Amino acid sequence: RPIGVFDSGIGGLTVVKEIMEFLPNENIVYFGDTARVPYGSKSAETVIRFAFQNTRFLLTKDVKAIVVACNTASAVALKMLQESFDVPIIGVISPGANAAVKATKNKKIGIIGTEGTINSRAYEKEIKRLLPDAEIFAYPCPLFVPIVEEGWANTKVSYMVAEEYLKPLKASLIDSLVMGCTHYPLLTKVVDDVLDHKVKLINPARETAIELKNILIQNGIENKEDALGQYEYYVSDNPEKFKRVGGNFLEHDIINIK
Ligand code: DGN
Repeated sequence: RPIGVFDSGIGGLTVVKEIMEFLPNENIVYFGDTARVPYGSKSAETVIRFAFQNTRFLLTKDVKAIVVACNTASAVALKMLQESFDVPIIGVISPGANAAVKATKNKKIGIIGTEGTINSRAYEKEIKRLLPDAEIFAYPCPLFVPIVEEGWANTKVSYMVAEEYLKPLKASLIDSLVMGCTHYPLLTKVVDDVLDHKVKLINPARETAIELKNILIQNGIENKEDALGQYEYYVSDNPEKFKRVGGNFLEHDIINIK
């Protein structure tokens, strides 16, 4: 049985990429809600409704576990999903928060994400639960998503925008930063350069893939066969754009889009 992964659109492919690396023999069914993206600027109620629909869709594909790859959806909907369905469901927030807590020495932790993610304070709450005296510096960076989707991740534009957004973080003396949005791993070099290579950057996508591996093993549902994983992609709109832009996220061509 496959693993189900959903996201508001294309960005969740950064999570798929890490799952492919850490769990190369697992099959994946991906759903990208490209008709209704972005989630980052929508209300919590709306994102919760979409998250339930996406989960029900993946369950029709007989998935054995679900990864909510979208930071915004994880932030507002994960608990309700976990309470409502029987399969293991994991999100990206708790693995990302965990890694930040492990990485920090001075307990000053930065978080960047969409407005939805930052306003929900989900990362902040999880970090403070693990490390109550952590000092949190959280900022939304909404323009990062369209910049990455435009294919401008490593251009002057992204450096200019990052300089503006990260100004307060530079002054804060954080030693670790959660890249709390699916698209931000593509901006790793830009953010690292702008922060003068002084801050440890946490990629929740990577941490989530590691957590998924643990969950599959704990539940005894990992694929023990030695075959290469099969991948299937479903989108709610514009498969051509998904194929074109998604290739940058996955770093190889996407086939089998439905
Ligand atoms: N996938 C969203 C996230 O990780 O928060 C970013 C895209 C969006 O919906 N704005």
